[in-house]
Amino acid sequence: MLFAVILCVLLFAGHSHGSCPAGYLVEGEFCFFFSEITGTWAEANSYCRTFNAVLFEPNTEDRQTALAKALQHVSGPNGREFFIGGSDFFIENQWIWSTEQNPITISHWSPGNPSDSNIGEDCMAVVKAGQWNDIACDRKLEFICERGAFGSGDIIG
Ligand SMILES: [Ca+2]
Ligand SMILES: [Ca+2]
Repeated sequence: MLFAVILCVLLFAGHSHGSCPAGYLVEGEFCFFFSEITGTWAEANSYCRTFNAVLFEPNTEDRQTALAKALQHVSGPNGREFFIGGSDFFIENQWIWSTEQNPITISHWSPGNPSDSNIGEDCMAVVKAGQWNDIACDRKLEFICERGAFGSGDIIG
């Protein structure tokens, strides 16, 4: 854990600039926050919102590309997973982005996913390699929050 904290400090010191809040990683026009703690998907959602942010939603190809680039700055194996803002919690296999409840129209699922394995997997994670995986919502994972750039505090949905 301490290692992760130190790593994040180094990471953000190397890549952040004035247009994002302190502690965020800038990639293109987006501000990413990689959590130093783990939580369920719901806890991750709440944590982001506490800081006027949301779980990152790669709802366009540009945003997915920025996410994949941001993840290249993260250490660990390619399979290291982070919660992001998609789910099929309400209707199985109907994936939506959580802030606007819009259907998910692009696809960057890893091979074999969404798998809805075991007793069900209804929340979206992204692996360090940039592809999506559905995972049980009550698993505890690190997560990625997003906040609007340029100090506006606006949430980019
Ligand atoms: Ca599911
Ligand atoms: Ca899965």
